[in-house]
Amino acid sequence: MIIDIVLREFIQAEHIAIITHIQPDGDAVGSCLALAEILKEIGKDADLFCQDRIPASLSFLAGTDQFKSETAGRMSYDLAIAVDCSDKERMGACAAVFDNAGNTINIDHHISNVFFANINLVDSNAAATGEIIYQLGKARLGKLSRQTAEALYTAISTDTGSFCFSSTTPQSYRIAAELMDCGIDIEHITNMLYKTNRVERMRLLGKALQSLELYENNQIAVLTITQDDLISTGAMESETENIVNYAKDIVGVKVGILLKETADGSVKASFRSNGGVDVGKLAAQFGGGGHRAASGASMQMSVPEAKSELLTAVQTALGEMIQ
Ligand SMILES: [Mn+2]
Repeated sequence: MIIDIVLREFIQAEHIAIITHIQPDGDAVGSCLALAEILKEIGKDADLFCQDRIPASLSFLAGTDQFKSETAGRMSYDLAIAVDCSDKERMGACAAVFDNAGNTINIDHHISNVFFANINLVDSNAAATGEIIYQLGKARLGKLSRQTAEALYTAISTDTGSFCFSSTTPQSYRIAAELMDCGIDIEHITNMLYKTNRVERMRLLGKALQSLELYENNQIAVLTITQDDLISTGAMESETENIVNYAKDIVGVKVGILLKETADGSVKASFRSNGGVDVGKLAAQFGGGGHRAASGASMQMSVPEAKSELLTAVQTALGEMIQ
């Protein structure tokens, strides 16, 4: 069993580095913290690495202050573990720590994973890397500590969109149930993760919703956020995240678009599809990227120009749809 092989490597290693991806999310951070706790219970201290800062929304988890950037910490480990990374590049500057290690393990759930380590524990059926870390902890320790369970619940809840995405499996729920058995406070975690909007963000959301425009018999919804909106509300750039979903979630809408004016007057566009239109292709037409259902592109033009070009492209895509 690959799990036994991985556990054996944990036990044999002396100095362990755990590394996750740039722009870390709940799965990245929660999985790393849980893995570090599991290793501690085995009697191993591990150093945590992430190139970028841990989002404030995750700071309620114990240990988030322990993450180092690549320049800090012991640079030579006998074991480096990449967590939630589909390839080495995802680690950014921290890939150097991985490259310098004597032995390497890759723990991930992305179907695109390229098996870049000596040992690759990759399960694309897992909805989150946290589910795989859970299996490791359970196999070795039986029951997990409350702190570990809290980190893993965060990992799984965030990567499944609160158990709503199609990636959610019966196993995701089973693991969540077992994590509840470890004494975690679901209401507290949910409040910390999802109910911490700053008033500035709510005012920005209000402005964005005011800007709503509908086209093509209400099949295309466009929201716009200008630089003025950001400045007058005091909201941060990062607080525009997820606003595009308000456009997508309108009944009858097939494509939701958010146009964000950047400081230099150009546009960052986000696209969401309810199926039918492949917004990954739409983004690619404008030099961007993403998936069928979610994508984005940077457009070197004004908001009105971007809107008119995008409307033409989406109208064409809607016309090509099998009705
Ligand atoms: Mn993940």
